[in-house]
Amino acid sequence: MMQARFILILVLLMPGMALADHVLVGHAWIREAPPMARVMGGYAQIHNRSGSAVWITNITSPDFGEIQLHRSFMHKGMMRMQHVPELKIPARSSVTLQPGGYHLMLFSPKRALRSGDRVLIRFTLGNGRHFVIPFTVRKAR
Ligand SMILES: [Cu+2]
Repeated sequence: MMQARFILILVLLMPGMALADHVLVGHAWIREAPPMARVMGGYAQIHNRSGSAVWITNITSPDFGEIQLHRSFMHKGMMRMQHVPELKIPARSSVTLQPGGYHLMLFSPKRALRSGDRVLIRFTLGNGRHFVIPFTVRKAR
């Protein structure tokens, strides 16, 4: 009886607890920029393997003054970009941050970043959970 109650409590706790663990980030990289650049672009694939949507609501790094999520789009033949305050990752889907689409705008680098360097970027979700992903600096292909 004690054991059955213990298992029931675990099952009730699991959906919320598992949420952050079900967000996976792969192919995380930052485009190498000239040494004096005040802004850099970051890219990754973000997978949500859970059964409910998640929102990325805040992004920070000790190596940058500020990080914003942006979306690039064509407007009257010109490439423009727009700040996206929150990024939704639908249930069991992924969103790709890539040149020409969604991307991270990394403002005010606090150190010189060259190809091969690693940067830790912290993502906060709408439920208050957060996780830290290592990004590798490299040249654009
Ligand atoms: Cu941008």
